[in-house]
Amino acid sequence: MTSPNARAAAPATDAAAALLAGLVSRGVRHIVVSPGSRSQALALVAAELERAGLVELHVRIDERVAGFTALGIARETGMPAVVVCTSGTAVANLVPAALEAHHAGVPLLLLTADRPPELRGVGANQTTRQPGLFRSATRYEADLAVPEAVDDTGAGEQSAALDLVAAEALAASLGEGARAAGPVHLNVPFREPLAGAAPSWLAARAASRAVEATAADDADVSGALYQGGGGIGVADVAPDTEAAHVVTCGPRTIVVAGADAGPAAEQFAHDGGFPLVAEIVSGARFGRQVVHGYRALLNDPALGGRIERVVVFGRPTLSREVTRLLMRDDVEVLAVRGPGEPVNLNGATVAVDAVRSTGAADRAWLGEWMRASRDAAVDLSPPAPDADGLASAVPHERLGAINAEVGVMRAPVDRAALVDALWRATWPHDRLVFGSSRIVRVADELLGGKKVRVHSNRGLAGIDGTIATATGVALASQVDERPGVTRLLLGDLAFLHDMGALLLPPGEPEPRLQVVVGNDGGGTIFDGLEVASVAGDDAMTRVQYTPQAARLEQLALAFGWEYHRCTTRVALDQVLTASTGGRQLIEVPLPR
Ligand SMILES: Cc1ncc(C[n+]2csc(CCOP(=O)(O)OP(=O)(O)O)c2C)c(N)n1
Ligand SMILES: [Mg+2]
Repeated sequence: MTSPNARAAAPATDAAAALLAGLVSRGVRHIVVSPGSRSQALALVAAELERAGLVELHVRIDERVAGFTALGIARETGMPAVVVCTSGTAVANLVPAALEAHHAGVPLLLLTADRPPELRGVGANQTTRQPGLFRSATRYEADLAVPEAVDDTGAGEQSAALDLVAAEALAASLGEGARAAGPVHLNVPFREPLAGAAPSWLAARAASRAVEATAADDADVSGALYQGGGGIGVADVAPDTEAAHVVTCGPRTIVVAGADAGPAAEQFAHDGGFPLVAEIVSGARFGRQVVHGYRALLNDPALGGRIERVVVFGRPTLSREVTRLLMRDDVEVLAVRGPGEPVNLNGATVAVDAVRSTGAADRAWLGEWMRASRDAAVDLSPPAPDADGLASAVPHERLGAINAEVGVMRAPVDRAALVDALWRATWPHDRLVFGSSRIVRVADELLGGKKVRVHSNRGLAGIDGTIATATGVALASQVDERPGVTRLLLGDLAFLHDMGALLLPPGEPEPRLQVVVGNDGGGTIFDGLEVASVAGDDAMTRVQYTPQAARLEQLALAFGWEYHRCTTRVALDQVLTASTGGRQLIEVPLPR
């Protein structure tokens, strides 16, 4: 076989080519590579596929960052990204993203290079037991055979077998044969030579079914039948008349939309005339039936206390009030299956694939909620300037108005203003990502309805991988020159936890990303939990709040991010809406 760069063919590379071409030809568009020797065949084939314009390649030094970047890409697109890494501890760094993907129902394809089986457990360098490392989280896993054949034509048995593996792996990651999408682990052992020339058939093979795969992505989003999980990927509503559970209007019902519920929850609430309690991370907080200040209303015996039935979409995690409601055994709970772990907090929740409402809506019930909701809504916007006062010819009136205006401009940003500024700056073509911290709960408590795409890792609500996830969301949302900015709002500890994700090698695709850090010097979420009343002040600070005094500006500069420190609402609004299109770190100091 001749090759353009005169390198000899190698079984490792031909196998890597068959596997990756099999995935790309079926619609995989993103590959995230971390460097290593054992994985070089996969990495080099990925680079070749990028050169041919068939994939977007992302390189990340840290495998944990790579894993979460892939998770973000998959959250945004609904298609898995491939992660390639070398053997040893590299593989273990993928565990956090794999667990989050498992619990949230996000597809992920982990390709981990390994030594051949005879070198495992005999003291060989960088070799551990990789097969099974993700077992509790995977939809499918395989320890592949060591490639032994060179395949000049691409028609060999080895290539055919790997194409089949690719098909099975992709289908499994998308949830075929399982309840939901999730991680797939292919452990890929390689023998030396670890790489050779890319086979001549690679690009053509990878491009072969691409058109067919794209057509399948265009899911039908019409119809009056709803399934959960529209928050991940593109498909909002999956019409399937057979699977629908019919909900007869009558019993006093509310709809609860948790993480990744998606627009289907709103549509169902709208059609059935049900009040909609939609978490800020649900992607369903919009429309006329959104209940403002839902925590207090759920606690109100006259409203929450009279609920007879709850229809749940997605996975609610942000409030105790909803958790308590879902634990009640005097309330009928229907959980619409979504990508994430099914909810069954009262032990008697009925899981359904889809729901449809029938009968006349209970307008009186809805009216009660909507009136209470209107009273509970908070207006967070800064007061409008006093135009008359400013234009007044009477000096003391004018001065008063000017002073008031200066006061507004100088007012420090608090958490409420911060979440309001973010929510207002975000439009449908933008993306909003929330980290796990106190701030997402403030946002959940205070913000009104708006139809924007929201992401957050609520599968396990970790404070790890947040920046990487948002980077993946940004990169995937801006393909094909699509407009929009991704904004991530997170706490300082979550930010520092994922600092490694700030590192982007030169020449990498640049995310349009604003990372907004609410910096209160440590983990203040604990100040509002029971632990604060149990712990002494010193211990509370030392082991729960865990103070930090890192200089965020210097981190930003070290990693090539534009840096802004915003202490006033005016300054914050300005920075948020004047995105320069690259990577910006926006620090907002907050009191503990
Ligand atoms: C990987 C991981 N480690 C620890 C935790 C526990 N935890 C939850 S919130 C939190 C502190 C978050 O602090 P910060 O990001 O500053 O947000 P804040 O609450 O201060 O707004 C910690 C340590 C977690 N969720 N995930
Ligand atoms: Mg904090």
